Amino acid sequence: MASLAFSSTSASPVALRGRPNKLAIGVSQSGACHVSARGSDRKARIFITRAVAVEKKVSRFEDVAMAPPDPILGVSEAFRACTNESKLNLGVGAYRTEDLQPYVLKVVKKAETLMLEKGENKEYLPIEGLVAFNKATAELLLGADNHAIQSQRVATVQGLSGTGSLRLAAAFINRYCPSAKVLISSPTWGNHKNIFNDAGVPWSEYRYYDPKTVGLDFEGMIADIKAAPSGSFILLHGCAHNPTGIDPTPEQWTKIADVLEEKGHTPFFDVAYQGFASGSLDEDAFSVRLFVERGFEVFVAQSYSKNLGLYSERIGAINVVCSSSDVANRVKSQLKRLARPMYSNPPVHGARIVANVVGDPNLFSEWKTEMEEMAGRIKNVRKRLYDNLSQKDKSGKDWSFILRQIGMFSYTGLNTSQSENMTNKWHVYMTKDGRISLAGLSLAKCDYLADAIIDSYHNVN
Ligand code: KET
Repeated sequence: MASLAFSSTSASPVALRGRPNKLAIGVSQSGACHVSARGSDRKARIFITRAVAVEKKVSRFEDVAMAPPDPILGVSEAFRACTNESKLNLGVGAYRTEDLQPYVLKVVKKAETLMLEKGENKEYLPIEGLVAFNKATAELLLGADNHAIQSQRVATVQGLSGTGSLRLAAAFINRYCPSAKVLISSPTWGNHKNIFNDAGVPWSEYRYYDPKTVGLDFEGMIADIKAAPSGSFILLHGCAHNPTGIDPTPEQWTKIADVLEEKGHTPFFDVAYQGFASGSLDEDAFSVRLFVERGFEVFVAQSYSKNLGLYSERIGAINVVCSSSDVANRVKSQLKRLARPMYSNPPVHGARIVANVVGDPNLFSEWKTEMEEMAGRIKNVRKRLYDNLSQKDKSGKDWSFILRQIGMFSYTGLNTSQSENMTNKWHVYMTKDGRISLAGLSLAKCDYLADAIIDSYHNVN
């Protein structure tokens, strides 16, 4: 409830004679409080000098604490507020051109022109999303001739990009496998833990990154997956592991599949970078296709934020590869049932773009070329940064891990205070886990970045 209280410093209290039926209260620019009252038979105009009107509001949300800034998206907010000319945003994984400008793919513009020409309507989509998109996205992931698709064993539902698709799958796990646990890699994309926490799905971590080798702790990973309760969901990054940029080799993927099979675990893939790791859509789908071929039931969340640059269109999908078409039908019906009260049905624009690009052989091949260009630019930047670091750093430190990492990011190994030094002293905005987005770096800025990294690494504990 809101109430208005007056305190006056003037000696004489103001008495209103008569009963005004209207009372207007205002505060002038000078701070004087001005009360005017109008009665039906008389007018009173009262000025209370040097009076202060204090609005006392007692909110029912008084106990709501300020949320901390998001560890990734909060970095972009801080970057926007920085006025230093040298500033660099290497926080969020978003592709920039060599001029460090956001990039709309040419193929996306062409698809949008086609859509405009067709004059499509804005009717609601079905709960499951755009049918042409769902077909295209499953085929892109698994290959159009995949047996699981042919035998209609894949339940595909359009999601609100990668995040929304993961969240929908998490809600499904919570409802239909309530005692199951999800195992996530240590480290992983920062939002995974939030997603499972909010969906009420218990999770724990498996070892993944080995700081000593700056590589994969494969033994640790296998041991932890083996030790998990049978029937757990194992969250795996399909390619270009975020944040480490370290992926298992094909032989290691086979070994991981062996252990999952032995333990009756279900693989749950997060595929946010298909095409962005190697530049090839098929190569980057290797891990998912391997598990499907081996007969697993598999969850796969897909995103088109990065590979088609559709970040704000929120377009992605959740695919559940099931052991029969009958199960797939039922799983899909339940995913729709979960989606309906959450967001009813998904947005159409991004879905049409993907369906048009993947469904048109010319646009599809143009997309592949553009993706190779984007992946290629990141590889060039990676190489230049490595060269600059190796030339400038006279300590003999081996920086070659940067070249071995894959995808948009480099996991520099800088700790929290070193990462903070990068931002506070050098205006290089990055996440505090030492991850830098090479997609936000230009060749021209590598030299500056190398100086910042060397200073932070050697001069800050
Ligand atoms: N999975 C992974 C591994 C991932 O890196 C992201 C986004 C997503 C899913 C979700 O993307 P979406 O836009 O919902 O399709 N990662 C970048 C952006 C973010 O944090 O939201 C990032 O790590 O910078």
